[in-house]
Amino acid sequence: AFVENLLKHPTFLSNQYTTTFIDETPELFQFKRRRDRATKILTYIADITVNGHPETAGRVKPAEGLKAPKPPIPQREGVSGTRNLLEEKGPQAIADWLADQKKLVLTDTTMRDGHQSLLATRMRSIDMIKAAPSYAANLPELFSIECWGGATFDVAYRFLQECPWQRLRDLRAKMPNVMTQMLLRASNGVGYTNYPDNVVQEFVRQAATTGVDVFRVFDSLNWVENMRVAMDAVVENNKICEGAICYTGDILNPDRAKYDLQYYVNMGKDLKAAGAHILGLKDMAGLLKPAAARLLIKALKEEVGLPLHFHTHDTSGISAATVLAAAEAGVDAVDAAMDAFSGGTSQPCLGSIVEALAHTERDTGINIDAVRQLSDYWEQVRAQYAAFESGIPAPASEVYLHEMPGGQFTNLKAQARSLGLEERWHEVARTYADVNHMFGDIVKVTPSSKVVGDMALMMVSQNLTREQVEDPAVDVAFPDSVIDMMRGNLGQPPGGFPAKIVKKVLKGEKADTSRPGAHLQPVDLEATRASLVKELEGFKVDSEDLNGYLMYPKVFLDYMGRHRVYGPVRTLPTRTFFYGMEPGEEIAAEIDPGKTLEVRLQAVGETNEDGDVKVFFELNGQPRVIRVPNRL
Ligand code: BTN
Ligand code: 3PY
Ligand code: ZN
Repeated sequence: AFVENLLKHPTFLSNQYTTTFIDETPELFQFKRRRDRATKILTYIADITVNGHPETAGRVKPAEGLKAPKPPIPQREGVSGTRNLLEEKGPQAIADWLADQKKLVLTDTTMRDGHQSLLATRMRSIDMIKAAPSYAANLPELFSIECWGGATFDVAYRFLQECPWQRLRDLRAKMPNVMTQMLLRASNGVGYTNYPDNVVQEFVRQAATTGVDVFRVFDSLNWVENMRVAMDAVVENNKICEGAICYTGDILNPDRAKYDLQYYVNMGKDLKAAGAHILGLKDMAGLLKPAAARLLIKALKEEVGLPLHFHTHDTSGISAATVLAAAEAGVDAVDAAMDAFSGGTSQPCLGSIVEALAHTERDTGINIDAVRQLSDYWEQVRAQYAAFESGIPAPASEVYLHEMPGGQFTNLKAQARSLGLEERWHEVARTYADVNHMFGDIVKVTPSSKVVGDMALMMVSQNLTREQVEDPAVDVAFPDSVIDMMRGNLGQPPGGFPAKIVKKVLKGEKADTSRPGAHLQPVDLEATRASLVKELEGFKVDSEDLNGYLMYPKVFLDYMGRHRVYGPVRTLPTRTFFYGMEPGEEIAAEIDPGKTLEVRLQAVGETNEDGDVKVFFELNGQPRVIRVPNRL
C-alpha cells in the first residue's frame, strides 16, 4: 500500500518530486508496511528504467555494449605496507620512515581528487571497492591511497544515494596494509562552514575509527589558528597529521609579494609547531611552476624540518615538470592519479612519473605493470561515467590568471552554463581574478573558492565591474556567502580582509575577527542523536549516521528518506544505477556479504490509463512485477 500511495501521490506524479518529498508527506507512512530490500531495489530499477535518472537525463551516454569493469587479479596477498608500520609503531615512525626514503614515495588520488576533479565527484563506492584488493596486493609500496573527504562526503549522500562511512569501512577492510588518506577542511570539516569545535573533534574521532590513517588538514584562508582543533584531534587519535600549506600566487612574481617564499616557510614552521607529523604542500589550482618548486621545496625541506608531501593539479598541462623539479629538490612524497584519471584538472599521471624516475636516484620502486593493469580497470570505470565528463579538451594557461582550484573549475563552468553565461566564460575567469584582488588576494580553496565563485558569477550576470562594486555610491546585493565570509565566519586571511570591502558588504555591521569556533556553542551530541532517532521514527542512529547529520542535516535526512524507499542501491552496478536495465539483461547485487540478488528484467509494459507502467522481473528465478508511474 505504501508504494502504491507513494507512486500515485499527486506531488510524485506531477514531477514535483524533490528530495524532501518523503519528509513532507507523512501521510504516506500511515500505510507503512516494511517492504523487503529486494522490493525496494526492484522499485528503484523499475523507476530508473521507465523514467531515467534525473542526473544523467540529456547527458552523453556511455558507449553501447561496455562490459562490467574487471579489476586486475591480486598477485601477492598478505604483503605488508605503510599501514602495518603505522599500526605497529605509530605516526612518528611513519614520518621518520618517509624522511629516510631515497625513492620518491607516491600517493594515489584516483578515488578522491581524481574523480572529484574529472567526474564531478560522481564515482560510486562499488567501483572503488572492486579495485581495493588489487591495490593491497599489487601496489603495497604506495604511501597512501586518498579515497575519502573533500567533496566525496556530501556527494555520496546527495547524488549517489550511498553512505560515505560504509565506503570507507569497506575500502579499509579490503586494503588493510596500505594507509588510507582523507582531505579535511580543518574547522570546516567536510562542509562549507565552520563547525563547533566538538563537532570537528567528533568527526575526526569517527573518521579515525572507521578507517582514515592520514589526515591532510588545510584551512581555506591558510589560517593556522583555525587548524589547531582538527590537527590536535588527529594527533589525539594516533593518526597521521599532515598539516597543509595551500599554495597560491607565484613566489617568483614580485607583484604577488604577499605570498612569497618567507610566507610559506613561516607557515610551514607554524604547522610544525602545531603538531604536524608531515608537511603538506597543497597546490589546489596547479599554480606552482617548476622553477618556483625548486626554490620552495628546498627552502621548506631545509628550514621546516618535516617530511614534505606535494599535491598539485595538471590544469596548466605542466604539472609533471613541477613534480620532477620537486623530486630533484628533495620532496619526500607526491600525489598522482592513475593514468586513466590523470591530467587536466586532476593530478599528474602516476605511471608516467614512475617511468620518468625509473633508474634515477629517485626511482619510485613502484611496479609499472601493476600500475598499467589498474589503470586499465580505471579506464573501463571512467567510461561508465561519460555523463559527468566536463569535456575540457586541452590544457589552459588561463589557470594562472583565475587561480581556480581543480575541483572548482569544471563545477563553476557548469554553473555558468546553467546561468546562460557559457559564452562569457573567459569573462567569468577574469572576474574571478578581480574578485580575488578585491578581497585582498586570498587563498582560494573550498570553501573560500566558492565565495569568490559566487561573487564572480553574480558580477558577470549583473554586468558589474570591480570599480562599481567598490564604489560606495553603487548599491550591490552581495551573495550570502560573501556576507558570511566578511563577517569573519570562515576566519581571517593573512592581513585581514580589506576594510573598504568589509564596510561595503557589511553596511557598517562589525566583523568578528576571532576564531569562529571560539564563539560557536558546542553541540549536545546525545541530545542531537535522541532527536534524530525521533525524527527517523525509531531508526537506530549510530555514530556514523550522527556525524553525517552533524555535517549536513538536510542532506542526511533526504538521503535517509530515499533510503527507506529504494534500499541499498549502492550495490547495483553503475550502469544499472544511472540507466536502469534492458529487457533480457541480468545483473547481480550483493546486498549483504554472501546474499546476492540475481535480477533479470523480462519486459516493460505499456503505460496504463492511470499513467503507471508494469515492469516484469525475475528475482532469483521467481517472477516479480513492480508498478511505477511513467513521469516522462
Ligand atoms: C537524486 O538525484 O536526488 C538521488 C537519486 C535518486 C532519485 C530517484 S531516482 C527515481 C526517482 N525519480 C526521480 O526523479 N527521483 C527519484
Ligand atoms: C576540497 O576541499 O574538496 C578540495 O579538493 C580542495 O582542494
Ligand atoms: Zn586537489
